[in-house]
Amino acid sequence: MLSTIFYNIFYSMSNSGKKLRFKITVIGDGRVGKTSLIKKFTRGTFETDYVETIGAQFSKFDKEIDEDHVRLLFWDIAGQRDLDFLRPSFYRQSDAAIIVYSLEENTLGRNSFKHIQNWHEDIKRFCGNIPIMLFANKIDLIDMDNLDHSEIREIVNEHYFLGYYITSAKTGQGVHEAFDAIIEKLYYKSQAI
Ligand SMILES: Nc1nc2c(ncn2[C@@H]2O[C@H](COP(=O)(O)OP(=O)(O)OP(=O)(O)O)[C@@H](O)[C@H]2O)c(=O)[nH]1
Ligand SMILES: [Mg+2]
Repeated sequence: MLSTIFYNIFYSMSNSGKKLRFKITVIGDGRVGKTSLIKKFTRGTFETDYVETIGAQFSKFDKEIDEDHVRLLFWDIAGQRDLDFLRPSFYRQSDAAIIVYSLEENTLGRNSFKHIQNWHEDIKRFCGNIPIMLFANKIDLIDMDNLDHSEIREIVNEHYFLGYYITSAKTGQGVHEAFDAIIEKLYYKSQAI
């Protein structure tokens, strides 16, 4: 009896946290790995086959921070631009955004880097000045020693992004650190209000 009372007191204390919800929109060129990164973070899986995202799809992810329940809604937006007219409705009420580009040394990789500013303009236009993190993905495809951090830092500073993370949806390198950084940023920002 006494133990039940103690359990309930403890349980209600440990569940007294707030419930928070954040929408995080993930954008960037087609094939850079947006869907793969979200899958790796939320489910721990990776698939080599490419399945193009049509329009948008969203994934839920729950996390406890300081006894609060944080629900993340990741909006994974198609990078192919044929459904451009739909994009503004997907962006609506985003609390933060992740811009992904690919480090692979080919046209896809180089274009995805060049297009960071277009994606930024897009999100600014529909969401204003929300926090943005840059993910440089597919590090497993290049030699880490060839990575030019100054070039990435320059773009981060120029656009006032929160920062950047080097990731691989394939090996998992940097994936949890990168997502946790933006989630914690949103969480602590909401606590400061
Ligand atoms: N080697 C390697 N391949 C990756 C990585 N991330 C994604 N891929 C592969 O790249 C391809 C495209 O990945 P997706 O996650 O579908 O790309 P996306 O950005 O969602 O593309 P869209 O839906 O068209 O916008 C797939 O074949 C993935 O397996 C990575 O970090 N390393
Ligand atoms: Mg996709």
